[in-house]
Amino acid sequence: APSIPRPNHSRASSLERIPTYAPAAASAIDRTVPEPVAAEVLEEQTYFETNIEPSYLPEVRAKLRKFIRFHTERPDPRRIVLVTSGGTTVPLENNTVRFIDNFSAGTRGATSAEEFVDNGYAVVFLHRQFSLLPYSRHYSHTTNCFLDFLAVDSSSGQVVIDSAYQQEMKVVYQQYRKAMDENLILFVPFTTVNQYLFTLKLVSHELEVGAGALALFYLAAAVSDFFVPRSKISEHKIQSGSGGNSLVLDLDPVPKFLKRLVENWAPRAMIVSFKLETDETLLVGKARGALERYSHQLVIGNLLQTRKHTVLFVTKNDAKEYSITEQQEKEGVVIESVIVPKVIDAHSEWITGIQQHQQQ
Ligand code: PAZ
Repeated sequence: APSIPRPNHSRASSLERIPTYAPAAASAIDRTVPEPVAAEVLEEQTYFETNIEPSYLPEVRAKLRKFIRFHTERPDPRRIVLVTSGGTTVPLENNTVRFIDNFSAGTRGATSAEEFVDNGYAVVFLHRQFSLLPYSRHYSHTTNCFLDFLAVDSSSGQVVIDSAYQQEMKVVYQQYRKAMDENLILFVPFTTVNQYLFTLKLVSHELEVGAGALALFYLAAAVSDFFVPRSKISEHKIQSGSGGNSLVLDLDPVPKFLKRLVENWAPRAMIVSFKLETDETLLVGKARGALERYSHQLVIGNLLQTRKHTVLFVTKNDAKEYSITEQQEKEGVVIESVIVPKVIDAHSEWITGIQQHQQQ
């Protein structure tokens, strides 16, 4: 096969080559890790003590600090948003053959990241590796395979962009180039729920220290509520027939980190979480419940079935629905172009509030 030259100007701030999808190098199970006290009282502190942090975190920390400094130590400091995106996996084995996953493709996160960049934010994009990415999402995965946008030019015989897509692709390419050349997105991957949680904690601390109220958290990832703790996970592939013919899984609840994030990890940042339900009758109550439980600023509720065109903003005093019409959707309007400006307005108010508080 011919060797294919690779572009040398791709994503400047990418940590994409970190293989989060592969088991840790030292993948032997560690039975010295203490058993958690009891699943119900498994606090966030216990979680971090009894599960092992990803080995690549120092590299993420270094890139993150550089990125935050780059955007805050300017005459006109930029706001920074952490966008989390995609689903987390729950490995069933340490040398992982099988894992539990969820539906999220990362559309919400990738599309929102583009909107934030358009509105002057720098973005830390904490995403499930190989899920949709800002800009490339228009030409990736099976629904938008990039090959379908190509054609062979009859006069030169060269492969070119099909004329039908030239204009649209030029716009996307220019946005992508600007975002990369101006170092506006830091790509930080995860695969497992453990990697997600350790990285979220790290990013929260770094943003609190480096950006304070200029930081916004936009937590759109679909994070598993259950996991197999380090002390219980099987080292090798679970064999069929071991323990009878069925496989019985005993999962622990993932501790609720949002309260800790709001109160301790990043108390000056504005925090927006998403709440997904499938039963319409539960959505408002669950979103309001999350807001009361974690005392953050905004919950954006959405239903699996209608999430691409309708969302519900739930704040302390209000619940407001926003949607785009079927016609708008057909014309390529995305609901994130409605969500993100409203979130940014709320962030502006939040920053003003924090500044006034500091002056008192
Ligand atoms: O990734 P996607 O665009 O397919 O889905 C987005 C979403 C539904 C995962 C997101 O909008 C969301 O609700 N995230 C939070 C899920 C939850 O933990 O409730």
